[in-house]
Amino acid sequence: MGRTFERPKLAMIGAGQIGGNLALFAAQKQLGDVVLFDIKDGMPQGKALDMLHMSPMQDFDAKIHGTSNWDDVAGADVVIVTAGIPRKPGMSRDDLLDTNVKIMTDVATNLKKQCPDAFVIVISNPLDAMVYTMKEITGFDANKVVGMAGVLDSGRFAYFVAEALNVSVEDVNTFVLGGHGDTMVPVIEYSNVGGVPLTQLMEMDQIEAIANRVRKAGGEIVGLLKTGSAFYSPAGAAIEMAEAYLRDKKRVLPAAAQCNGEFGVDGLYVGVPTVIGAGGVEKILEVKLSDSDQELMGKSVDHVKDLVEQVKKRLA
Ligand code: A3D
Repeated sequence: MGRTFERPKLAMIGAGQIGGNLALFAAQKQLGDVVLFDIKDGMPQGKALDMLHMSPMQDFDAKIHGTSNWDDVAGADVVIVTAGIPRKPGMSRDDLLDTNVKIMTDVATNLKKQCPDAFVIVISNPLDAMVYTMKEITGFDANKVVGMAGVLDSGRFAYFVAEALNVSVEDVNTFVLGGHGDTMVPVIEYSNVGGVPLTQLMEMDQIEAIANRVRKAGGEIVGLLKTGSAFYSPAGAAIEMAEAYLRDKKRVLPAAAQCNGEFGVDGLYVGVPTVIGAGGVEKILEVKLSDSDQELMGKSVDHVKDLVEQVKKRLA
C-alpha cells in the first residue's frame, strides 16, 4: 500500500483563555487539525466556528472542531491541557491545587483511554504538580508528558532584556529553570544577546531587577487583568513545544520534565533544559550551574516536592 498523508491531530483540553488561543495559533501555523474540548458545552463549538470564519482571511485550512465529547479527542497526536481554574489577584498558583488536581485527574483518565500515544503538554497550575498528576494517572512514558513553563518564563526574561537594551528579541537567549513559581531560577550566566554574555551588556543590579520582574511577571499580569491570568504568551509557548515535537525540530527548550538524577532531582517534574523532537522529551541537558544557582535550584525543587506531597495525599 502506498504511503498516506494525514494531518496531525491536536487536542486542546480546556477552551478558555489559553485554550482558544492555542487552537488559533495551531491553525495559523498549519500544525494540523484541531479539536477544542471543554466541559462547558457550546463554548468550544462557538469559539471553533468563530475561528473558522476567520480562516479565509488568515489563509489557514486546518479543521477546528469544538466539542464536549471525549470521543472526539481519540487518537490525538498532541494534547495541550489548560483545563482548570486560573488565579485571581491575591492568589498564588499553589492556591489552585485542590481544585485543579481533581480536574487533572478527570482529564488524565480520559486521555489515557482516548489517546495513549499522544505527546501531552500540561499548562494548568500549579504547573509542576499538575504535570506530575498527569504522568501518575496516565502512566504514559515520561518523555511523552511534559509541562510548559520555562519557554514562557524565558520569553518574559528575553522580552525585558530586549526592551532594556533596545535590541531585537530574536537575538536574546535566556534560560529560566526550576519550578514555575516565585522560586524559579533565571540563569544569568547562560543568558546572552547575540552570543555576548548579558553581564557584559548590563550592570548586575539591572539584570537582577529584571530577573525579579520575571519571577513576578505572571502576578503582574494577574494584577492588571483582575479576572484571570496571562493567556497569549502561555499559548504561544506551548505551541512552540508542540511544533518542536510534530516537526522533529530537536529544539533546546526549558520545560518541566521528569528528572532521574539530573540536577540532583529524582522522580520529580521540574523545569530543566530539554531537547524536544519526534521522541518527545528526547534528552535533558544537565548543564553545570554556579553554586548560587544550584542552591536556588535546590530551594525551588524543595518547593515542588512539597506540592507533590500534597498531590500524593489527594490521590491516595
Ligand atoms: P480559563 O479561561 O478559566 O480556562 C480553563 C477552562 O478549563 C475553562 O473553560 C473550564 O471550563 C475548563 N475546564 C474545567 N474543568 C475541565 C475539565 N474537567 N475538562 C475540560 N475542561 C475543563 O483559564 P486559562 O485558560 O486562563 O488558564 C488555564 C490554566 O492555565 C490555569 O490553571 C492557569 O493557572 C494556567 N496557567 C499556566 C501558565 C504557565 O505558565 C504554566 C500561565 C498562565 C496560566
